[in-house]
Amino acid sequence: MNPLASLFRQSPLRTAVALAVGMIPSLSRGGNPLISTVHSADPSGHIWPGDARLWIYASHDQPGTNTHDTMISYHVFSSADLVNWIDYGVVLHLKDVKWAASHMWAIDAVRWNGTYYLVFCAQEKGTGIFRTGMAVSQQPQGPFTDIGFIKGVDWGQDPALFVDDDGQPYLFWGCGGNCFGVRLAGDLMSVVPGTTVRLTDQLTYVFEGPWVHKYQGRYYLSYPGLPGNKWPEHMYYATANQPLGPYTFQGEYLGAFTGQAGTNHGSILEYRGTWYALYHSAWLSGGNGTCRNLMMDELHYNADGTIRPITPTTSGVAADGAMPGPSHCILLLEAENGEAACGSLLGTRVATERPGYSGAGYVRGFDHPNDAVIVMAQAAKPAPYHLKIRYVAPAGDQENKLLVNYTLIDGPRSDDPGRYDKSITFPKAGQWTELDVGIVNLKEGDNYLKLYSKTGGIEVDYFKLEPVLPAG
Ligand code: FUB
Repeated sequence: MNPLASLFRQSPLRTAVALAVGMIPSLSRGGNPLISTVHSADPSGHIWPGDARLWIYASHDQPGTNTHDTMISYHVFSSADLVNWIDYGVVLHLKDVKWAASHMWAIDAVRWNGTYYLVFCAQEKGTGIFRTGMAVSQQPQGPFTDIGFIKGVDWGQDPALFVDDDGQPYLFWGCGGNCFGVRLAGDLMSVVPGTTVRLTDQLTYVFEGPWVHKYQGRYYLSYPGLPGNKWPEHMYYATANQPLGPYTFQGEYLGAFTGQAGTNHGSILEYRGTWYALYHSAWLSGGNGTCRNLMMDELHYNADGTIRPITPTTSGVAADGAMPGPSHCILLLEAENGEAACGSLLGTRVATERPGYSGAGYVRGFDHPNDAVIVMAQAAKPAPYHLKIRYVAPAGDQENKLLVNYTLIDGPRSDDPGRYDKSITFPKAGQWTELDVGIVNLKEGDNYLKLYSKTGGIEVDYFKLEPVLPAG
């Protein structure tokens, strides 16, 4: 790693440089930032077979920590129109990755033999080396289960997995001014020996974060780079006739911009006939490079296949006749996800017998006082949310109790208005029904919602949190 660049990664100077690039745009409610409800970065966009939605896999900035070293979780978002988004909450957390110590940085995802793989990086316990981790789920929205790291890849920061038209998977990664590519074996957990290529010298200014896509038969490797070793990062690309190169440098497609985070990182993809660039900014946090938010803009090619440089827009994007912006993101927390999504099931259990649930099941077994389900909601800023809970209560009205950010075991009360402690009557319902619970206030960072049994008699599918829009 270049020592100057490495020092600067952790420095407040990085943010200062981003701010010096220009004034932060006013936060009019446009389509960008694409997701304003949670700080997320390093977006990797995908469209899965048989699914009309665009999926984004992103890292998560822990607010208030002022460093990237505290990044410990990932989020998944989906949308069918690029305006209305769902955030599925935390889909993988450091506490559930047994080999990892810290630094859950950039990620990617792939669907392989019907299973969804989250391809991420983290520093290994004991060695501090960046490893490329793998976690799996049967659903694109996770949650994901750690299955270890890819053998044969050292310093595998910022992984991107590209599957060519012939089905051959390739892994690219970039770390501290270097970039590599390799063929992966069919298990995705090991490399094909002798195929690792150091691409650094073919990629002017490369620093980290490669992404490979294919356009009109050519391979495009895009990446964040440091022109003259100076922050902030600009986005560049190079093209090749083979996935592992040799690559020819083509130029910049996204330069330094007003309100940039210092870092940049993204992906390029086609969705319903239009090409898009995903990247991140510090628009929402007013230039704090460690509280970033996702951005999305259209990307256009010239007739010769070169990319026309992008200017970040506040209006953003939309698909299929929807009007661009303001984008809207709701948080959907499936009750059954339990520990894997930073929640828990206390005396309750996951069930699948009653049809019509969303996700992978629902929670039943609220048989005793204090049997509970806990879900975790991450928020970028303190804000009111409209809470809805999907449930059944076949035997009649049921009274249960909801705590939000209140001590999660019964204890002394607090006058903190941000805390919430309420008995809720769930009206008799033989079918899945959404109960409008009303407004709850989420704080910046991690929030816990605990629904626990007083009279039992309910089954719970999900918790849905919709941001309360400002009047007008
Ligand atoms: O988000 C943490 C790190 O910052 C990523 O891994 C880099 O690509 C940069 O965006």
